[in-house]
Amino acid sequence: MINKLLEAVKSKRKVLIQTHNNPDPDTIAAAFALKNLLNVTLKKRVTIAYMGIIGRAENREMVKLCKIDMHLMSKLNVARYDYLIVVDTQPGAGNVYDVKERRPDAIIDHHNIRAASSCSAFQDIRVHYGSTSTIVAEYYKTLNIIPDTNTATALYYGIKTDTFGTGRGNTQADMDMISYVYPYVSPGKLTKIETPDLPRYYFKNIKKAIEQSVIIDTVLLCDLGEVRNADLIAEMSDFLLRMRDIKCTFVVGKIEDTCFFSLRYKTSKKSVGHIAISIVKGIGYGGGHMKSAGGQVPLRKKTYEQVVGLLKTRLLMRMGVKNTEEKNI
Ligand SMILES: [Mn+2]
Repeated sequence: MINKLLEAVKSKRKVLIQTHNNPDPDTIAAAFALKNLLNVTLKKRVTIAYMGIIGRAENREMVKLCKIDMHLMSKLNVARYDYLIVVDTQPGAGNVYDVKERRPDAIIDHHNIRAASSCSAFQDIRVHYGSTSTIVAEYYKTLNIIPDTNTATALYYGIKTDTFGTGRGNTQADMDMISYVYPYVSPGKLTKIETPDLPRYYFKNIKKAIEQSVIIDTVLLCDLGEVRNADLIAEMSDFLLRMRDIKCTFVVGKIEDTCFFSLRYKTSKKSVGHIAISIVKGIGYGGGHMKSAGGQVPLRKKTYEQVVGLLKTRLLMRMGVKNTEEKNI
């Protein structure tokens, strides 16, 4: 696959790699490693672009310490790039900014294949892989290229957070590639990335999350209301999931005119990715993996409160919860 991509990029002047909105470590690492690979093999100058906010302190630390240069898509003149690669998402997925009248030339991803992706000339979509970073790490291995420290550290963290963390399970390929990059990782940088200083608003948000949580059966629901960035919603979902006797967390929040939600499940029994898709049917976008999912609903006809109510009802129905009595934590 990588040779086909290199062949396609060879004659191009300017390459743009686009991550998904509010980028997570997997999409950031995949974009960064691919950028460096195109630089090493073809001497290409590549730009990485994103939309939204890099919210999580861990992700900001990773961008800083691994020296990852990322630009806001809205500040770039996309027409000046003659090759567009999208990583860790696909057009129409709802979490990626679609450039008007511009289909990506290449898509590298590990989510379920979307119909619109067939319009792109190059597609490397491996739905059984735990992370997109695994795919890019394989490109290095295939070409016999040793990743530099920053690339290896980013790839390691990208693979880890999407697999061994709260993401989907991990396959043999994920384990092989995390082992492949491990000898070149900077342990010092990795420790700093995994335990960064956290801003005060993070702790304020924890306080709010605890106050707003209610338990129905084994599901914990939490409405954060207005939040600073989408990552905080996912962070609170992970945090609350550690509560004993809770099987599932559902955290919602509002950013500008959109209701975001995060859904987590302790085991892979329910495949929450599918649940996320079904609860937003007709009103928004959803997706994810076995234990972790999320989505968003644009607030057009319905108010935030109405959307939250609807999502909650649909979720409890999908989860088969009959006794809807609410308890405080
Ligand atoms: Mn991913």
